[in-house]
Amino acid sequence: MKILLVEPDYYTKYPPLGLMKLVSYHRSKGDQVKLVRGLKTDLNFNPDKIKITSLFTYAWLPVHNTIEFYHGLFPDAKIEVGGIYASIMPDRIKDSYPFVNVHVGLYEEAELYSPAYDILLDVEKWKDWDSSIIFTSRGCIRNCPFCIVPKIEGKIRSVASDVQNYIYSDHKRVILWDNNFLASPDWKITIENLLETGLKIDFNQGLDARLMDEEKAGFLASLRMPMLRMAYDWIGEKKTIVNAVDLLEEAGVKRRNILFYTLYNFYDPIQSHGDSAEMFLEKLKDIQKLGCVSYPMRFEPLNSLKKNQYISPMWTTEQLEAVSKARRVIGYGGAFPPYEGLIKKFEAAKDFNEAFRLRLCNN
Ligand code: B12
Ligand code: SF4
Repeated sequence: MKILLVEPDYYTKYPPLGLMKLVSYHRSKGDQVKLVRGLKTDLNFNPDKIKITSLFTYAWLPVHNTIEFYHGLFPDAKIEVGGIYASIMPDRIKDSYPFVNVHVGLYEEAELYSPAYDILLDVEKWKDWDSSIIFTSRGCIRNCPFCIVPKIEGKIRSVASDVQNYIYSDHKRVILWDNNFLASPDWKITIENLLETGLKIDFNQGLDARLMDEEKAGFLASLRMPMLRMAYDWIGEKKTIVNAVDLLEEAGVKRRNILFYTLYNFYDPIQSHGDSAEMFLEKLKDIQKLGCVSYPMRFEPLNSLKKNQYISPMWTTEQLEAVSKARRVIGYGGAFPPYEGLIKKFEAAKDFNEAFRLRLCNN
């Protein structure tokens, strides 16, 4: 079989992990494979099957363009689409393209294969990629209303605690995409294995502050981790946040190296509940007081077809714009580090509008 694997040309900083696992799986079956990004005509490859991945729902258009383009180029090849958008909105693809087979969820047969990093050398955008991306666990113990993970991946389970077997020989960094690493039954053995590699570790998806305790903080502090990420979703989580930071500091992690994804613009219509702009400001101030970095995270609905369109009933367009402007103008890399000037500015403001009223250049 000849299998063409395609990553649509949407914006992303990471290579297509799902397809790279599929490459290894197909190679193990003796299939011939080719991986491309975007719409390519000079392929010199006549596929029997075309496998297309997808990412954010709001990045649906490049996926549809990719289906149309390759169906036009190879009308006899079978097309299958998988990944996040395909798993969240399968009918949207099936309805537009009845000839496409849509795969929902993980592809269990390929899950345990090491991603074929070597194939990235053939893809211009990824030829210098130098980090190993690993899910050491899948699923989650929670059911946050703004997250699709429990629906796509189900309950938490460890899938690759032997991390060293998933690290590509020349790579200098390990990126973990576990949804809730500390809830994994194998978190301890995984950290021990990570420690042995001596490599830089990035828990990219954030660690669950509610699960932090002395033992976990100690293990985490032993790793080479330039930034430790957690989330501060609800104002009601204040005590948990303070406790987690204290435990990490006692274990030796610098407060300045702790970043909180700080959710805003979320509203749960079922619970009639969501943090207002004033509550968001309070969360920022809490994080600053702790000496940590906050990274505002604008809520995006799970069925979003266009980014940054949704406005929570607790927020106004102006307030949302003020946050994104402040991140560019007074923030650093989109985040608010605990700079003295910033702390004073937010502390002195009587409310959200004053805190986020920006001084214009010509004032
Ligand atoms: C890593 C990650 C990120 C990374 C970026 C990822 C990237 N590739 O560029 C970062 C940290 C930057 C990020 C940011 C955000 N993220 Co994010 N992220 C993820 C995460 C953990 C993995 C996504 C990924 O790249 N997977 C690669 C895949 C597809 O590989 P895989 O899962 O191993 O693939 C398997 C299957 O999907 C399947 N498969 C895949 N392709 C194919 C193809 C075929 C043919 C077949 C058969 C099978 C198949 O087989 C594979 C093996 O089992 C998911 C959660 C999750 N656990 O999936 C959230 C997730 C995608 N993020 C989400 C969100 C909301 C965001 C943000 C918008 C949050 C915010 N408000 O700021 C931002 C947006 C950033 C931006 N650039 O605009 C949502 C998406 C919801 C949506 N509507 O699309 C998710 C689902 C989490 C959630 N909250 O529910 N994210
Ligand atoms: S803890 Fe994280 S992965 Fe788990 S449901 Fe909540 S947002 Fe999703």
